Amino acid sequence: NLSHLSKTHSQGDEMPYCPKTSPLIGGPIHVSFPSGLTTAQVQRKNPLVVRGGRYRPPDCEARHRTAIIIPHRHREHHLKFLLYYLHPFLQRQQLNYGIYVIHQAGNYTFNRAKLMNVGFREAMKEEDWDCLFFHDVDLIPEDDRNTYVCDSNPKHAAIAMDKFGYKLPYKMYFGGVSALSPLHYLKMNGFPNNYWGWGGEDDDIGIRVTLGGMYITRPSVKVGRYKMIKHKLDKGNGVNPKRFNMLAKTRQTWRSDGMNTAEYETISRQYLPLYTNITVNIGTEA
Ligand code: UD2
Ligand code: MN
Repeated sequence: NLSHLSKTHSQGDEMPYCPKTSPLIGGPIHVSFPSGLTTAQVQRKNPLVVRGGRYRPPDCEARHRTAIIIPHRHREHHLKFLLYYLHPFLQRQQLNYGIYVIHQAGNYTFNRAKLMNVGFREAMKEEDWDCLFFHDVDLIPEDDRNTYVCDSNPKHAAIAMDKFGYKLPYKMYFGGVSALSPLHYLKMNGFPNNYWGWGGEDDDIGIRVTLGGMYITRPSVKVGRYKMIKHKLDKGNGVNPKRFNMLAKTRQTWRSDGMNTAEYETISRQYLPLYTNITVNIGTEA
């Protein structure tokens, strides 16, 4: 019985698994930001993407199911460019994927890490994703070989960014783009909920990887390259002055603050042509 080798397509014909390495993957990507780009153009360029920003390869069964989780508020301009590059990039990798934008409602201080917890729970409700990419809205991957699949340990994908001179800024750095399987995520009790404002939460997440008994993997600096769309610190995301004190206590707090305590109220779920938008009330600082 070879039934495990291929799965039945909806039309009833058998589809083989996609090759282990996609033949569509190239190397470096030239990233620029065309000024007149519209969302309608991005849609036209991605005719195989279906409602909610979902895709599966048309002629083979994907080996990987990846959800992209993007924390978001008032960065529509960046989101448009990210979608412009990310959809074709993921399609060239022959993934079964979905893009989730987690939009923080209201004007209260932003909380990137808590939005990721929301994204994890809401994405896993819909589909048995085997990998989640937690992705800043303003980071564009610059090499096709940076595959959006999970490793056996949590993976930090954004190792080399233009803003840091294409070098890892420090060894424990875990910001920008990271990839965890559902098992990894639960082992570290997800991300912290209490980092309001800019900074610290990425380091807390990095520490959780170790506390959860895992370690950080990375692609090579040649492949894990990203361009960050230039921006200033947002209104409503001031530097978090408590971040150093909080970071010193992660070892005491990670089990009691994380995925197991993430409370929020979903305001709306919209299945848009290029992504699923989840608008959420995550409350305010205690
Ligand atoms: C760095 C890290 C980022 C995070 C942050 C501290 C890099 C490339 N990234 O980003 O992962 O740890 O420091 O919190 O070094 N956002 C909105 N609206 C807002 C504010 C933030 O959508 O009003 C989202 C958006 O996805 C953005 C992300 O949060 O990319 C991180 O915020 P940032 O880009 O302002 O911070 P940055 O570039 O210093
Ligand atoms: Mn940024």
